[in-house]
Amino acid sequence: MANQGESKKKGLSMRSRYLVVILTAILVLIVSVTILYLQQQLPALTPTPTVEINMTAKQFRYDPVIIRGHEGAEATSVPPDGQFANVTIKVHKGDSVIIHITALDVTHGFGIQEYNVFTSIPVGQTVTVEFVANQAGKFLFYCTAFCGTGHPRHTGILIVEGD
Ligand SMILES: [Cu+2]
Repeated sequence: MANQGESKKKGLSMRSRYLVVILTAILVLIVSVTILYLQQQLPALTPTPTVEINMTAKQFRYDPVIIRGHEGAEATSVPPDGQFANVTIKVHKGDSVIIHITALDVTHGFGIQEYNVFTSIPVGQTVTVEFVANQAGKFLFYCTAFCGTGHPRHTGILIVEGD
């Protein structure tokens, strides 16, 4: 009788050991499948690179400062020489571009024809424009609100690098 009870106990513990092995195997399988699935989904989960810029607008220039970006994203401005755009913004193709524009002196605007971005910025206010730089090349951006005699040269260049 005692022997039978012992073997029953032994049988049970063997069974539970077997159960643990099976459950562990199932768990490992689930984890592996999940990892494989996530690896496949990874490109979709990777966030789009973002370039975020604070930019002031005043007669007759833009002054951008990159506040979030990556190596290769650049914003440069020089005093306007009366003929050429004073500012260049450089991003990579595919970048998500966010520009917060503040009009300091009078109402200004901001437009990029090829990206269908057009906005006006009332004096003292900040307006945010967002677009995905999905076309490579050099694009003129310009003031869309008549802001004074120098308005025609209130422009800049957006450079989108890539193919
Ligand atoms: Cu302007």
